[in-house]
Amino acid sequence: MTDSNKMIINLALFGRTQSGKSSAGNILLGSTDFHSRFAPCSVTTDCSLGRSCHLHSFMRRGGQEITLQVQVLDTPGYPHSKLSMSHVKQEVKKALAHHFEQEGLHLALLILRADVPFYGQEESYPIQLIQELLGDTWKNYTAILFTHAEKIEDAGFSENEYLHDASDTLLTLLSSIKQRYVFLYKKENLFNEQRRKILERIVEFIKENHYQGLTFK
Ligand SMILES: Nc1nc2c(ncn2[C@@H]2O[C@H](COP(=O)(O)OP(=O)(O)OP(=O)(O)O)[C@@H](O)[C@H]2O)c(=O)[nH]1
Ligand SMILES: [Mg+2]
Repeated sequence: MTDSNKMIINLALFGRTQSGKSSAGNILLGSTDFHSRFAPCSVTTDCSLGRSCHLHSFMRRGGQEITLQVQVLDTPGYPHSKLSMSHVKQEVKKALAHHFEQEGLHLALLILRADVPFYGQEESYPIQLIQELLGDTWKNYTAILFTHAEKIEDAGFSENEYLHDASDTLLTLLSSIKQRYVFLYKKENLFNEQRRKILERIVEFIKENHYQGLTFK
């Protein structure tokens, strides 16, 4: 992942249709690479990789200033309104192997809408996909990114209060992935500040795995 002062992190987005995957990907990249819009059906139909520009002096490591570059794989919703689940699974599997062959995947981001209660069969499909594609160690390589977090704020909750009231299903999942989560607030004026905060947290998660990526055969 690194030469002496450059670090590339490889992320993949997983989640249900319209959970905010492409939009979150754009925020992580600082771009509009991924097509994101409201729809009563699935918008994204193919996997695509986006690369951010170089973020100079993003952090310090071993006394050196590190330049960060983020690579994000956007994926179709799972389940999908037009494609079968086996088709989506094969496409994502191929894309992971193709794009992250050398350095591996550093983190799978499960995108969940903070304003949609998390329980039941439908919610579990993207987790099953992550498990099937990442294998036994998936829990070490998965974090949750909550979109629509501004609704929590609008309702007068803090993040901790929100998590305190969360379903047992969500709390169990969070505990199994060692409380790796981050909230994304859609606020234009906070774009850069928020992007930096989210990336810093993501780098912390990746550090827990000693910056090692998960490779695919
Ligand atoms: N208010 C709010 N809207 C959001 C947020 N994230 C995404 N959206 C909106 O939700 C809609 C769907 O977002 P997308 O990023 O296209 O979602 P997606 O998961 O890629 O959707 P598919 O490709 O159809 O699976 C868009 O209108 C986004 O602007 C958020 O955090 N807050
Ligand atoms: Mg999309």
